[in-house]
Amino acid sequence: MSAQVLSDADIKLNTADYIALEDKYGAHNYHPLGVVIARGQGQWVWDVEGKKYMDFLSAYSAVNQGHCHPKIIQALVEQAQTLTLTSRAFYNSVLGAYEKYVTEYFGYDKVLPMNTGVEGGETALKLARKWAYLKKGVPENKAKIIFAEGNFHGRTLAIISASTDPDCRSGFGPFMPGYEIIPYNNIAALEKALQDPHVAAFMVEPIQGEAGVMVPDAGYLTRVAELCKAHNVLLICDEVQTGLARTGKLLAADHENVRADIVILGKALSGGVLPVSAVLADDEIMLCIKPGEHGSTFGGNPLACRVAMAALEVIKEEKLAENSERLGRLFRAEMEKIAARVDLVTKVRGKGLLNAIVIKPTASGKTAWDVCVALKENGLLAKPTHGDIIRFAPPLMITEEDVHWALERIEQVLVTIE
Ligand code: IF1
Repeated sequence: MSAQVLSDADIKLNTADYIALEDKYGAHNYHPLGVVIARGQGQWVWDVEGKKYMDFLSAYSAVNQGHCHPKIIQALVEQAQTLTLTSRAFYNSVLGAYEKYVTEYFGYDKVLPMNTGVEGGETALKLARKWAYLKKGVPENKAKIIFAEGNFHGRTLAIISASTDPDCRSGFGPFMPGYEIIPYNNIAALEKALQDPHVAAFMVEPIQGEAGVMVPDAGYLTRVAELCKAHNVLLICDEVQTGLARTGKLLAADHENVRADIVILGKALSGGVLPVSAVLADDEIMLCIKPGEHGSTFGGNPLACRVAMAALEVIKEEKLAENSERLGRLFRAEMEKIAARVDLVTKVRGKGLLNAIVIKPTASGKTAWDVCVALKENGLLAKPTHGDIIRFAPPLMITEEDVHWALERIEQVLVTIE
């Protein structure tokens, strides 16, 4: 008799089985929390045993609109049944409409469509270098890019060459030349670095996500923009994580009415449905790249364009920036009260619904990881970063009731963990 192929449903795999599969057959480039998610809807996800959790990570701000948003999924399904990919060797019937929509949505002349956030970062750096040589008159191969300590812009070699995090960078050398790293939130350091006439750009996150939701002083980004302009240096804002209503404004730079020369978008640009990123700039910069000098197989594909237009419509229609602003203030105010009641929390910080707490180890040495494990047991999913920081970033469509539901569980864990 031929071997009967049993489906997962027949075998009834449990959490441990799924984890074992990934451990045996997958690269060990992550250390996930011990939960196996099988379904997502809005702010909720369910694991393979049917347990329900509120998602307070949002796939690192990729599902700002909520998991499997019906409008975005409908756009995906309809386009998937029509045309998914032509490559840019030919025109397609969706890309132009998307380019018009997204450039008008953010107020830039042009967009260069890519796929992942890091590809957006790489694209921005190539644009900045090209502009430096063609427009600023920097000698060929002498362009410099300034980055901030604590940055996270992705995982490619050119991007980790700017990283100051040993986990991101050690063992991957040699690194990209022409970079200078300065302290974040330090205007004097930027002013000093900008004395070099070969500087093409300063690439920075308006709020540093991975570093632990580091919010710079009020006015920092304004001063950065002024200095970049004064020194004919491009300001590149990496809004892959902070953009798309996450911090309570459409872009985090909007809090200071700063208009970066180049903006990088990703993650929630697709509502977490598939990889979509975009680089926005005006003609003077964007047209420095000529046909054949940059691109990607999937960049600007019809499926991604349809999904992205739906994802952007949802952000406006559902007023996600306003919701993020209002509920973010509520979350931080209530979290501060909890911090005053429990000894463990040393700092609460964030903007909109991108927030974090810094905790000290418990008497028995429990860390942020252990708190996240306990939160998971309590039905709330969050992830620690850099050992003592827990980022709280729920989908932006959550309700006030959801915020209180989450805070109750966060306090319960902080009070009971030994
Ligand atoms: C991982 C971190 C967050 C980003 C910013 C570009 C990218 C990211 C500001 C690259 C991506 C992701 C990557 C993912 C985990 C997550 C992350 F912990 F790594 F740092 F969100 F904070 N700019 N961030 O945050 O976008 O190429 O991934 O689409 O690599 O573990 P990507």
